[in-house]
Amino acid sequence: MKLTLFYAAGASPMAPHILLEELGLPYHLEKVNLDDKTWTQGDYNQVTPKSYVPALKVDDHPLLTECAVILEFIGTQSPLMPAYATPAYWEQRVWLNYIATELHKNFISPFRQGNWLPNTAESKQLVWTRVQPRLVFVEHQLAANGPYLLGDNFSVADPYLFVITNWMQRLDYSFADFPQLKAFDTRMRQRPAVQRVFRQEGQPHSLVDGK
Ligand SMILES: N[C@@H](CCC(=O)N[C@@H](CS)C(=O)NCC(=O)O)C(=O)O
Repeated sequence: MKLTLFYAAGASPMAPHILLEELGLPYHLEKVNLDDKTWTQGDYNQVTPKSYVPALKVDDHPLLTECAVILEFIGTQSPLMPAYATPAYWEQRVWLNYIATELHKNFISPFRQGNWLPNTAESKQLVWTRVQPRLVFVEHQLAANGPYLLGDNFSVADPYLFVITNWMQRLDYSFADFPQLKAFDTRMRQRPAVQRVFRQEGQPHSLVDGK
């Protein structure tokens, strides 16, 4: 099966990118410039009118979009995925949806143009007001049931949470009230697959695109 992941460095596609590396699946990367919506073959809007990343091309399937769905799809190519409709499957599904809707989207400031993360004090504060209570929930869950989201073992949802803790680091949000999240972030950074992804992606797109 041929997998092509459309990504921008340091953005949410880092989650499926990490998962592909973790699972050792063969894949091909295509970088998208989110400022002018281009890639090596031209207009990215021709790939997906949604105009965002990640997107995953799988042989002759319809293009897969939505980070949580892409993660679940990649998971199904491995033994990491809990069997369908088991309690662990639903637990993972809840995490994927929570991270997508409560964390990922709330991290994207309505003030921001160009890199979709906050870059002014006002914008940063607004994002924090929305994200912080949702992170408190994650913090409590990790304390009760960690060190990973589903317990002892790395799961399909963990790389998605790592995208969020990585953004916290990059934007200098404090981990002072989030020791579990800090430990999670550190643990993830120690994984060889995560280190390979950082090396492959390089500087976050928000720091280099459009310059
Ligand atoms: N609903 C999508 C949102 C994806 C998303 O917001 N991607 C950002 C990068 S983290 C992006 O490509 N933004 C560019 C844009 O919206 O034009 C998902 O869950 O995957």
